[in-house]
Amino acid sequence: MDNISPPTSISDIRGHLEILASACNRFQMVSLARKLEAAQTLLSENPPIDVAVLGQFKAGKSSFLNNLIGQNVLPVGAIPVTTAITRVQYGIREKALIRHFNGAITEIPLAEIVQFTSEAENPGNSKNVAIVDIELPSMQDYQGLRLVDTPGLGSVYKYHQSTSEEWLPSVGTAILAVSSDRPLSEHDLDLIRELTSHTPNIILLLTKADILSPEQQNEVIAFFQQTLQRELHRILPVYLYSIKENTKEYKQRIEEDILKTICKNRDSEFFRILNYKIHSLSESCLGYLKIAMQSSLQADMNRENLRAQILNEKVNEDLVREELGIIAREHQRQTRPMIETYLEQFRSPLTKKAIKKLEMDITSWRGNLWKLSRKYETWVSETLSEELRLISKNEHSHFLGTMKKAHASFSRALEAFCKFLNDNIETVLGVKMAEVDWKIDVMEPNHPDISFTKPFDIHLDLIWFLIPMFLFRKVFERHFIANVPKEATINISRLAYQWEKSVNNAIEEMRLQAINYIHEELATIENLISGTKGQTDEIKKLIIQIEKASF
Ligand SMILES: Nc1nc2c(ncn2[C@@H]2O[C@H](COP(=O)(O)OP(=O)(O)O)[C@@H](O)[C@H]2O)c(=O)[nH]1
Ligand SMILES: [Mg+2]
Repeated sequence: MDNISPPTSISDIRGHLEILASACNRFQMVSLARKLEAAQTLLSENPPIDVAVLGQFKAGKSSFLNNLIGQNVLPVGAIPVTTAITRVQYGIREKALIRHFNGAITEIPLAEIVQFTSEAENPGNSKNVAIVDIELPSMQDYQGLRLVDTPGLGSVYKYHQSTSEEWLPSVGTAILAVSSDRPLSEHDLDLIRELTSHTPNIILLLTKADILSPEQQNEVIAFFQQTLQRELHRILPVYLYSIKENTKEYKQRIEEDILKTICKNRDSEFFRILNYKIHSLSESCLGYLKIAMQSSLQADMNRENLRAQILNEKVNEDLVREELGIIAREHQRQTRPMIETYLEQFRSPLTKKAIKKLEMDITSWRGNLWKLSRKYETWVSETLSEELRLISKNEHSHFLGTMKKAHASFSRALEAFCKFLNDNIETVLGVKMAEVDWKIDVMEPNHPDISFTKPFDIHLDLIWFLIPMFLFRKVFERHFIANVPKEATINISRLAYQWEKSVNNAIEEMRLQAINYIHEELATIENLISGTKGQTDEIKKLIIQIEKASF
């Protein structure tokens, strides 16, 4: 993480932060909220770089800062004395601002800050001080940075810790103070680990160097580096400090190496640090997104599995469709022969009745052959239509056999389908499906319109004027009468055809109902099983976006 590419443009950083913010928001990454907010605030406010002194209480942090500033503005003591984060920066006049947790800010004389920053005068931080800001003209050389004194981490006072940790994501350069008499604790190592996600600049400060001989100092430094290498696989720059001995030298080194370097390159340094924070945030965010993606993929895979188990070959829509098609065709094919067989019994009585009627009616017909022919045509049409209409009306229930059989077959097919589907759902999900109303409506077919016109085509039409009717009338009468059985057969066949059409339409109607039912049922189950799909794609997209912005 140390080798961060040079700062990109501000708009790139802003865009990157927006992507991160939407990812954190979308997946509720609460643990990254502070980091994200700190980066956003740094970007929007562009404040001085915070050079923070951290470390356990009594490590000598406040003493070091007072010494550096050349003024005893921060309380020092043998008991934990700093309760609030105190930032010291350049200002044209000396002043102190108390920032409370509720947002209120009060300006106080510098001499009074002890009332707010020391444990003795502000026990348990009862004054709810979040941050104390001090401005000093003597900080003129350090414009562009703020020296930050922090309440000791690992302090006996729990709130100390939380105040510092809340603030930690804002850190610019971190100076970790470790006292010569308590070299590098587990707390210090934890703090370094934590700081690693906030800043590329971590410096170790061995305070109270005066209590060690030069050899001991070297031993302690060597011990530091070994421990860091072993525990964190890195080494850190180490500086010595003492407010009692060699102070001038120590101070000078720190001023030259750390403080002045920051001030000289304030802007590029600021963006380098901000960039580092955003990279670190990206990595944490990517880590979470990858977990989210794994679980989403897992869920998708299980869903695929569930889908395959529930919607197996027994409830395959295409196969059921085919089966319903076969049922429909089988029955439709039988409709016509069935109706014709039934109507057969009416053929002979109908013929006899018609002939008898014709023999009576024909005697009253007058005119030439052409007129007789037309008359016969009309007679056949009217008489047979009337008779067949009667048969159709009285006997129609006998024409519906195939429709009833088809209905039973469709019902059985649907029943089997529902049973398979429900069994699958119960086996896989352990859920019993509610009984669904899958009944197919039987639509009684329309009665066909029976009016048969032009039943008879007499070929003698063209020579009618040549034939002397007084000689041949009887011949033609016999001819007409002889023709009646054929007419009766043709008309009965037409009736069968009409009914076949109606019945088969009804069967087709039922087939469509069944297909529709199955389609809707399967679509519903399918939606239920794969309802939450799509999250994986969304996560993948976010990961690509973040990676593209980061590297
Ligand atoms: N011998 C010695 N004692 C120091 C030095 N710096 C600080 N102390 C003492 O260490 C104690 C804690 O100092 P303080 O600055 O309040 O530590 P803080 O809690 O980390 O801010 C005080 O009693 C200081 O006098 C130093 O350089 N040498
Ligand atoms: Mg202190």
